[in-house]
Amino acid sequence: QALLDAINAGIAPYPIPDGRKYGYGTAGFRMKANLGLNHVVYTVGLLAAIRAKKRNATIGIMITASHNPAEDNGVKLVDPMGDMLEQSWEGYATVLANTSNEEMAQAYEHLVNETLVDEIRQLQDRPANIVFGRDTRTSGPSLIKALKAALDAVGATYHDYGYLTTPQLHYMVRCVNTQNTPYAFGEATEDGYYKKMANAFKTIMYGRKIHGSVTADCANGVGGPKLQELIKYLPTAAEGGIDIKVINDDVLKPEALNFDCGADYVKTKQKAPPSSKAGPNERCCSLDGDADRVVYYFTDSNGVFRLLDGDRIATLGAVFLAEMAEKAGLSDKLKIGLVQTAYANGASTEYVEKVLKLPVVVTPTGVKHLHHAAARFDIGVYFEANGHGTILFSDNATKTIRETQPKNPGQKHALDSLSASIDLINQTVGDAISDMLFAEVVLAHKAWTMENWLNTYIDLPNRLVRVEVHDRSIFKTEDAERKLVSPKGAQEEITRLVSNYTKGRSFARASGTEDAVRVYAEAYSKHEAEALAKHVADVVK
Ligand code: 16G
Ligand code: ZN
Repeated sequence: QALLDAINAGIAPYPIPDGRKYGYGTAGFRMKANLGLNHVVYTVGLLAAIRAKKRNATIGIMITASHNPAEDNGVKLVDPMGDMLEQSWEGYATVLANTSNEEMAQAYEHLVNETLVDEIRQLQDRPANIVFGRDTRTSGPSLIKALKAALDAVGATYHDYGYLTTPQLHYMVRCVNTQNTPYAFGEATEDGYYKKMANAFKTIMYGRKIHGSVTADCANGVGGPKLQELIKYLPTAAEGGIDIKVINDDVLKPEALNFDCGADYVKTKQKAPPSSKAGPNERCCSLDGDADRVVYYFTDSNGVFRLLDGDRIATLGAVFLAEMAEKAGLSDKLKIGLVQTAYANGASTEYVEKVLKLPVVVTPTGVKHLHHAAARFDIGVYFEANGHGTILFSDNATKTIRETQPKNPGQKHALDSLSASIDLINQTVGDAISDMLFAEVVLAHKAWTMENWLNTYIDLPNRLVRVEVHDRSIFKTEDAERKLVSPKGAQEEITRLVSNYTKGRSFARASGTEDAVRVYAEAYSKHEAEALAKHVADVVK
């Protein structure tokens, strides 16, 4: 009873504003911070404690709203290996978030009984340990206060990391949970994170040189100060390292976050942030507000803006890893594959399958789907076109790479590069900073300019449109969102339209984050892609 009283007392300051409904979506809860998010965060604290007992491990909580405007915020849970909360628990999170203060203690008890049903006594007595971090939004501190109130109420122990990027928090969770095991991931400190990455970078860069500089736009988010910190650990250009020009790293002006800058701006507007001073052919990249997404771009000699999105980073990584695996003599032992969503440009899929001769798997949108599919390969490269992505190495791959004895210097070099890649890449989740360093390394290794990278294949012209509909829930898909099963007859109509276009491809799906349906179309020419998108949009309207 003391516990239940504590829960009730703790949540008292955080009622649900009238009529609010919350949902644990693709990337956790996300909304305007002043619409009762502290209530939601409190319930996430309760759920995290139960989850920690259930898994007998440390659970992570990240407070961020990624690329959303400055007044938004959000919260998501991170499972023990640094992956996203198991899907079957998303429903519990939603139920608890929508529970009124009066019923909270009861709901908590009910959830404990339901989820810790196995050996309820032992599980209840287990300690619950939680780690958490947040981005730079001004609503952060008050949300952390609500979170701590929940953790205190249920007697959980916790560590507050303060500011972290989302992928840094994922990294910490995995480090804490693998300490003193054969799978130790690293030291669970920021210093440990930077050292691991910098050491891997130095190994993989041995004998190679990065040409020119890279301008990194940090969306005025938490990635800015963290990237500045990492730079202190990296060799400078003069030392054979890297020249990173950090821009949009102002975290003191809250309203600047994600405003006219960042990965989402660049990807949606198809242009460089106005603040960028980069000249023609200079390498640029943009992170998002919590640094888990990155896209590259440059302005070519004719002044045309060129985007190298997640598809391009994926193919770049695959080219490199396949080549290293071959040089290491491990092509037959390591099954390398790519995971994309339906949004991946058709030309990238064709390039991977026909030129690189690697398998491609397509999954529904959302990092967790891609992540799970990638885990089925020895080396699984996954990226969404919007820049979310990473590369996973299976235990078998890690073991094979680390235990193979090289027979000549070439093979040793390849094995060392693969081994360093395992450490350079943040395998828990897409990490803009780590992905950027990896892309830089691969470009250096291949001595590729941005033009070279762009010319590996030619993107099919495409068009994405957002369609307002009366009720998006009637739009149901199959085949990794590529076909509509409902409303009836719509897919037949789309298939018929697509058949009229050379290299035509199109699909419609309900957004998981906005009240709208998205239509994607690609075809041989820009004109055709636009016409196809328009016609398909008319079908779903
Ligand atoms: C979320 C997803 C992102 C996906 C996007 C799709 C995570 C961490 N984030 O932001 O991967 O691309 O939703 O949005 O999974 P949509 O459903 O509105 O098209
Ligand atoms: Zn993000």
